Amino acid sequence: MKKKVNIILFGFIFSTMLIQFTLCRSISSSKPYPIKLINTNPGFEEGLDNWDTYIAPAIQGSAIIQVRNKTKFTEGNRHLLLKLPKTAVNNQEHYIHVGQNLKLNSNKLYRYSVKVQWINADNHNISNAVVSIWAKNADGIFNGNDVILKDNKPKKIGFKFTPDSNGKTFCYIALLTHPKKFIDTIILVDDLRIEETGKREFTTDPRDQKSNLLKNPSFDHGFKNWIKTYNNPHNIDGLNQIILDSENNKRLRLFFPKGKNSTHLNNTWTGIFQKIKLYSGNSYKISASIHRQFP
Ligand SMILES: [Ca+2]
Ligand SMILES: [Ca+2]
Repeated sequence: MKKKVNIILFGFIFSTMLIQFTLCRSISSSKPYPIKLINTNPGFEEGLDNWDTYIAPAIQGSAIIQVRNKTKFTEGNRHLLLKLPKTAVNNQEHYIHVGQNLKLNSNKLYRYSVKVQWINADNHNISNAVVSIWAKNADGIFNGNDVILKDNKPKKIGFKFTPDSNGKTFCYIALLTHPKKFIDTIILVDDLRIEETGKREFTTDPRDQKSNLLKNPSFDHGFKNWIKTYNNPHNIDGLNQIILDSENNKRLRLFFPKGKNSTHLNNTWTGIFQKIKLYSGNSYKISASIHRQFP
């Protein structure tokens, strides 16, 4: 009888201690950071006020950036409709975007979030739409993603980031063409928010500052440690990567043949890469000796 009481008492004390410990942790560490909305007119309730829009000249007549009234998709009363027409065949030239230039701080953590819906999913024989969401610093450093929408359900997409430098960051949404088949892409957009959510997360890279993080950087061991990559949607002949071995120096040779026309060379590439662990917030330098040869 005595033993039984002892066991019950032990269990009671243990539980009590555990609860107190959890409470202490939560009080000391979870003071919530005051989340701050940075951009204005995030839900397009004021039309395109404060938003910068761009439609490439070549698709001026057929691309659409337009604020529309309430549907089931809408947060509030209005949303945005973006249409990239099938005449857009080159992502570097034929694009549209909507964004805001924001003054951000490189010691803070931000969240980019937006609600999107691909609405012509059933009209075409393609499997997805590609939505580009990015935060671009004045020095050309990007944070963000190309997000692939596979169905017509509304979705929240986004990412967390810290800008590379203080000052202007262009936060925008854009649509991309498909490499194989050129079709209209129409999406709805609402509630595009850039929010400050905390202080920058920063770990100093512990490795020696001058060490080369690439393995086999001079190709002395051929392709060892390198992964080959290529994209050849138009089946262009002769695209390749080889190791040349002459004058006691192994070198990589990438060959990119001429195509029938410039559209065929869009989205075509050959190359090699290595996966390397990098620490966010640290600076890295990449350099290579490159010699372009013409046949
Ligand atoms: Ca809205
Ligand atoms: Ca070499």
